Amino acid sequence: MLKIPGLGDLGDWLGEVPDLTELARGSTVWLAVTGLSRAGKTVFITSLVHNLLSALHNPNRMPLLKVVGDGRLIAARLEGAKAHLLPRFPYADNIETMAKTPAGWPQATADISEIGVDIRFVPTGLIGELLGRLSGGAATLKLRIVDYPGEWLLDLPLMSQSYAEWSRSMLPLWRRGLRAEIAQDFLQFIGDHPHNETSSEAVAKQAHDLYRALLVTARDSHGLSYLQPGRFVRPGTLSDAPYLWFAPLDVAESVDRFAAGSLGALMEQRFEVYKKEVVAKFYQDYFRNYGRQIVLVDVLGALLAGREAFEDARLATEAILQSFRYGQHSMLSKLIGSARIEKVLFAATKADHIPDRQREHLSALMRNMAALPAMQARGGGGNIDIMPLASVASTVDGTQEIDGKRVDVVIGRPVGAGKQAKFFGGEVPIRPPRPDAWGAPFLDIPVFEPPLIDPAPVDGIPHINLDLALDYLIGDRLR
Ligand SMILES: Nc1nc2c(ncn2[C@@H]2O[C@H](COP(=O)(O)OP(=O)(O)O)[C@@H](O)[C@H]2O)c(=O)[nH]1
Ligand SMILES: [Mg+2]
Repeated sequence: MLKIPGLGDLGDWLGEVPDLTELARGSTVWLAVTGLSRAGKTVFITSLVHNLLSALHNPNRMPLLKVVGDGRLIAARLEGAKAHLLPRFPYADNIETMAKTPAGWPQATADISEIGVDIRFVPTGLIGELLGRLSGGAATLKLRIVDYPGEWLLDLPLMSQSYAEWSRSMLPLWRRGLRAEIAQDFLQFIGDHPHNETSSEAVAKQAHDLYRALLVTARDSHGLSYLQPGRFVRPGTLSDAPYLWFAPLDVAESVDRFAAGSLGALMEQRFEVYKKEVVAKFYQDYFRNYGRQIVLVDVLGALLAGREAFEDARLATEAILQSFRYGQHSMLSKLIGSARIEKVLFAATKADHIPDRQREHLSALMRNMAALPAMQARGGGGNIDIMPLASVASTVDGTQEIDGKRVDVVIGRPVGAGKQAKFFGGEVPIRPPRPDAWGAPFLDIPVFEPPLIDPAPVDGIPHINLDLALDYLIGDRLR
């Protein structure tokens, strides 16, 4: 039994004696950052790392991260890249881009990457006191941050669908409204190639190329995001292997088996390989290790993009939520076994685009966009949270007189503009707007230039709620 003068028998005190050597040597926590492309993952990780590295010099940047606010942080430093399996997240390049004149935003990245920060700190309470005597007062937490595309999570629903079912769920979407215009060529092509025609490699590849092209157009030119399969728009390191060359085909409700040697049978085979080799592998090899996750959602961007893009973002967010919803028999449990996500935070990003008083509207809107309230209720509320966030606050709050009334505005410099200006974006609704409410655009917001940033990790970067978010996600491991 460990005896420490003045403290008596520790076993009696603690019930279960923690492994002090382990605590002193360091433990690891994985934090995964995800969200659809342009949601703000790269900017989030860059600012998070920079602010952690700067926190010792400028604790006022991260006061709500308790280990900083309490003055218990001893050091934070970048971990070497030596043994990492994943490509390294380009933190240094990103900071350089944001700190130069004129300041720019980091380049888009399309794949999974990783970066580590070692955080040395004084633990709180009894354990802290013990360590104080055993190891000079410090513990180390190895924070491993992973950036992965949220598009990949859109594929979880595929796991419980057959190829025929998937085709039947996709094609009606592509025959409506804006999507029907984008899908014209593809729809015509598959109209000429029924599933029961004799299988042809060339036809399958052509259908795939047309389908992939329409997904990319839908994303890049129309702001749509509910796009399956996710790897067709975010392939990551997947090479263009033949098993990827599939696309949905018209399959009547009455058909559940395809004739041997038919185009349908070929597509079905490839769909099944994709599920096994790509979707299931991602959950089993990666996702299951990420105990803490933050899902970034550009709710404002979705509002700006108009009615169909907003509805699409809602569908995508619903699909993403499935990856965080356990049930005894859910597909997720089958894939990740007993692994559990301990905490997940849904953050509405770019909250610096709107004045302070509207930021809570942003979380309310996000809550009402997806089935978040039901999920929170089921999970007891303790392991899911929602908040507005700006990783890099590029504006400051102000007011302006409009028609004799004072309104809240944000002040910032639009990219490429010579000087700062005031912006009154409009009201953020707290519920998804009704179809007839989309007449005029909801918001009018430019892309702002990042603020002045010191590339050395000394001053940090202004933000909104970055410290609160991090404390929610990993604060328990820094006590
Ligand atoms: N004003 C502001 N803009 C942001 C913020 N985070 C991201 N952005 C903008 O959103 C763009 C996409 O962000 P990025 O992190 O590259 O998204 P990713 O595709 O999810 O990695 C950036 O180039 C910025 O213009 C933020 O906190 N404030
Ligand atoms: Mg990125």
